[in-house]
Amino acid sequence: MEQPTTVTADESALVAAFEARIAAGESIEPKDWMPERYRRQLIRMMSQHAHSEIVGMLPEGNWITRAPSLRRKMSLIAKVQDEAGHGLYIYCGTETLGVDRHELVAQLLDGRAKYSSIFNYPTLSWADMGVIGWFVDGAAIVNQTILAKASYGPYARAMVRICKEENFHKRQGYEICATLANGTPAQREMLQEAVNRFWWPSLMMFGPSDTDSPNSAELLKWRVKRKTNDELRQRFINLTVPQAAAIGVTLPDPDLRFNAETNNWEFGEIDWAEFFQVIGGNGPCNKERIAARQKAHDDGAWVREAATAHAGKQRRDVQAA
Ligand code: BYC
Repeated sequence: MEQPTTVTADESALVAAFEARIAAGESIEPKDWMPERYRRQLIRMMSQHAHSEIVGMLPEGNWITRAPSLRRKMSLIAKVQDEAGHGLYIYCGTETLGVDRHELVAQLLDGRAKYSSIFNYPTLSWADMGVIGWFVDGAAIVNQTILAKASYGPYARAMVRICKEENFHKRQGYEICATLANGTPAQREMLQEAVNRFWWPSLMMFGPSDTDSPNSAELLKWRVKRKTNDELRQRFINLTVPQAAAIGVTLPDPDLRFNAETNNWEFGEIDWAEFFQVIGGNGPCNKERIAARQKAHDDGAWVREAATAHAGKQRRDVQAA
């Protein structure tokens, strides 16, 4: 984590005015004054979110050619295409903070920037496509519905649109799961096995527990985050347990029990050692994912060169006219 920037005496009045605007529920826009640390935190979080969307295309893209029907293939293609759109949309939002997209991509490829841990797990069966839509997009909705109220205007507005599409993704995933749950014993077994593999990694998507989350305090203070990692994780669990029961699927946690006093589903211990391994670059598919992104980047070099040459020509034509 970067160290907080020192605020000089001259800046303290600006910071106070900035924080008063946030406290009043105002939206911070690109041309507004903001503390350098706020800008850097947003660039970190938004760019990692954009990277997650782009890397998140890979595990599902892997199943497009193997979707079991034309209808399933069409909706999976549409979902993966939406994810590309979300990534580009959030990269554009990040650029409003004055950072160059090439720099962001370089940070992803050389390992300086993270992307969501969940995409470092392999997709081994068709049921994974259902479970990813149900759990992963479900978790994303819980997280992003709150981010739609974030203090930075371009990010909050991006989340409003993205959440609408995530809802479609979640429904298509849950529908795949419900269909498999009503299918043959082999289909039910395939579904349960996918649920068993994805449940715990999906809970890890919300980040480390609050006591271990170095960025939370600052992000909450500036209302980028409006709820803590643990609050959102609990909300996701509370929503998902009844959905699992509705289709007769068991969540792989013997400690899951409803607490009628708190109205929460209590759950077992998350394997944080596994989480830190995965975000440290040592998950099951980290190297494969980055290699795929590096290859796409290298294969796209000619497009970037052509676009740069075309922009240069247009500039010269305008100057000559
Ligand atoms: N995976 O202080 P903390 C999607 C890192 S895309 C990897 O709590 P923060 C979808 C964290 O970055 C889903 N790294 O951090 C796409 C930090 O490291 P650095 C992506 C994680 O920022 C396609 C360190 O751990 N969603 O839904 O306060 C198909 C300490 O954590 C993770 C977003 O990105 C993780 N799970 O809170 C389907 C949403 N968790 O940067 C679906 C926007 C933590 O200091 N982001 N880390 O080196 C957020 O809401 C927050 O950034 C997080 C983390 C809750 C993820």
